[in-house]
Amino acid sequence: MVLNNYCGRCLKIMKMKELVAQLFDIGAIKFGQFTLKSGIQSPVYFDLRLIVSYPPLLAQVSDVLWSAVSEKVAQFQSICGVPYTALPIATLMSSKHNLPMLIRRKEAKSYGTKRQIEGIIVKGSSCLVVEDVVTSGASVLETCADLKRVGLKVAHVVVLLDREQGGRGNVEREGVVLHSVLTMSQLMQYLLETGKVTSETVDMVKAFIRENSQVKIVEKCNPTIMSYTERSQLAANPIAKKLLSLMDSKETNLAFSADVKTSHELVKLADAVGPHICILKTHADIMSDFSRDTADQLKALAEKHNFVIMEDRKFADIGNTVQMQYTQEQYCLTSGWAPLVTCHPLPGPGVIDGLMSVAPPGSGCVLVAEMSSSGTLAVGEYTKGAISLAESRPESIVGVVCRNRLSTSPGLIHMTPGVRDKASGDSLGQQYISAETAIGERHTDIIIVGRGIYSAQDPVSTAKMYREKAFQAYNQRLKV
Ligand code: 5BU
Repeated sequence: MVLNNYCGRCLKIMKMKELVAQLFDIGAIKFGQFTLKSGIQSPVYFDLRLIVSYPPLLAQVSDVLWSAVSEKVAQFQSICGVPYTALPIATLMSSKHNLPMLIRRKEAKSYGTKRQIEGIIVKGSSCLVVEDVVTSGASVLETCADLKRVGLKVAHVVVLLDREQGGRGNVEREGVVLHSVLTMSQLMQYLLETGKVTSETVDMVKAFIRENSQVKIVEKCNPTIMSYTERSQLAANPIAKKLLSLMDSKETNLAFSADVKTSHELVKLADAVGPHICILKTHADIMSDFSRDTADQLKALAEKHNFVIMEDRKFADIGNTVQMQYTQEQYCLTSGWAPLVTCHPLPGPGVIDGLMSVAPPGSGCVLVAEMSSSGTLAVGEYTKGAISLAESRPESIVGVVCRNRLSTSPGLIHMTPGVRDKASGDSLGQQYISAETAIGERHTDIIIVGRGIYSAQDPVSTAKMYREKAFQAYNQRLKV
């Protein structure tokens, strides 16, 4: 029995040595000078992306990973590979052992359903995370956080190689057990024993590990799990700072789009709904009687109820023309009643320069990066261009109108129109999503609700309902 166990172990080591030698032979283990994701310089690098070109090797790697957690597998209802290298490995494990797979998107998708996790999510079920190499554990923890955010449990991660640089501790401190097939020391020993490297190389790698045994996780700024208050400190524009901090202090991420046709209605609604909103969005040009008096009354209400006014004018011309439009008397924008105005990125930076050259100090623009209407052309490269423009002008561009989180800049406020409960759209192409979808799933910051509130029987209690749903979705997001 003892002999059998011993032989079994010997066999396992021999197989592992063979696997390591094969990985070396295909160039998946390299020696030289490499900069790792954590920023440190390493004399050794593992590039397992190559194994997709060697199907038998890919299958072997998947098998050894599965064996490393074979005693635990009954606990898992799904498996997820850390993108991208571990994706094919997890696919093979999933397929061979009939364990449903989930795919985590690394980038936010700017079209379609915009799910961060693809596949069937059974809330409360356990997911096994698979990774090729762990250094600081940052990538593993990012995947775990995204899985947890959608309601899955993650208690185990299996990796092929633990580089012995602090990843185990970092991962286990977050309550996740790390199972590794190989450590860096074992791997170097196997390479030495199979004649792939010299003892000098082994010593050099050992010295490197000794000096870099605690690689810190480089904190990536993730605005979706930061509070509005934290983000307000990182915003470059005073209105963005004010808006983000009032959202937390007032506990609202609801913008009310008061698309009514008379000043009387607008002022009445703004006063009634004011205690529940962070932004009052107006369309001065749909009103029959907008005047200086309307502007003054709105300004007073913004102070009284502590909200910011955004005139949804959607400027879309060259700088010189938008300058003239902004300063035209009728809508009194130069008086500063609406510190935020919307504009299309279509003309390029000139539209921002034009507006900012005439807007009162402390104003800002909100760029339309995506639209809620069906068939919108604000997609793909156009949306990407809008985000680059917004990110390059943080002092002027406070936010974007969008349907998805598009940027990781903490100061850039993502505002989502086309939000309404119990409606899918209107007869003219408007498309609605719920407050929970916008804030909880698509990770935007503010919902913009128009008809959902002003057409309701009781606009105030309806606004309260939207406010609670959207703010709860935000709080939920922070709990990860
Ligand atoms: P609704 O009544 O909630 O459908 O009104 C939405 C408001 O948001 C309305 O004022 C639109 O002009 C505005 N809007 C939008 O619905 N979709 C967009 O893509 C943009 C603005 Br940009």
